[in-house]
Amino acid sequence: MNCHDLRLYFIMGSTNVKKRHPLEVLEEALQSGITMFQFREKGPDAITGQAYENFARSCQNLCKQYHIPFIVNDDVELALKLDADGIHIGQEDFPVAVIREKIGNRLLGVSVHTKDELQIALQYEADYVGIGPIFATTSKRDAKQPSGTEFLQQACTDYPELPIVAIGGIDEFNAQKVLKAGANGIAVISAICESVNIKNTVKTLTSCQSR
Ligand code: TZP
Ligand code: MG
Repeated sequence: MNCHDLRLYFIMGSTNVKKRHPLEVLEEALQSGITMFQFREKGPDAITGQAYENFARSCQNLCKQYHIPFIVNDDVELALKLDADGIHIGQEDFPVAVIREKIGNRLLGVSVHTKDELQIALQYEADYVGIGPIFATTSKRDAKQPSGTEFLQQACTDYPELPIVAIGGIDEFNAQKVLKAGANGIAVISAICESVNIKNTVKTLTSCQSR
């Protein structure tokens, strides 16, 4: 994959957006310069069935218009049905081997928290890994304790060729810190979903300097 696509990775589901229509938020984020998008429809109030599929397709169509990779969280069947650009899985969605076989050469992103998890992800040719939560987050109900930047920095040093995206509690004020630790990019939900000015937020987040 092109590691520059990880620069500002926007993740969204309908439940992450309170005051506006999620498709409007996605389009504004795309216009403003996000570099990758993950469809993550989760939680007790998540939409299901045909409405879920239709919403995913609408997000995918917007991403296509702006030539931005469209990644599906967890749901391999949906990713295949929509011919998504890739899938992102967590440790609870394993085994990676099975998922890799199902998705062929589509992009595979894996969330990792330890050296062992990182090595398994690499064994099955993860195209990128997500590391976090770096800081406290309220967007993921079962999020682990914030890890800070130590493991991130170690992973970036040990695997300089591996595309790595940092996630969890990242905003306009701390983005620089995770990029300095070596990440290729940052993944955010609330920084964009709850922004009062998406254009400015995206501009600030993409203008932070990496290592
Ligand atoms: N995985 C680890 S933290 C997290 C996910 C999906 C949530 C990130 O959301 P936010 O609002 O950017 O902290
Ligand atoms: Mg998952």
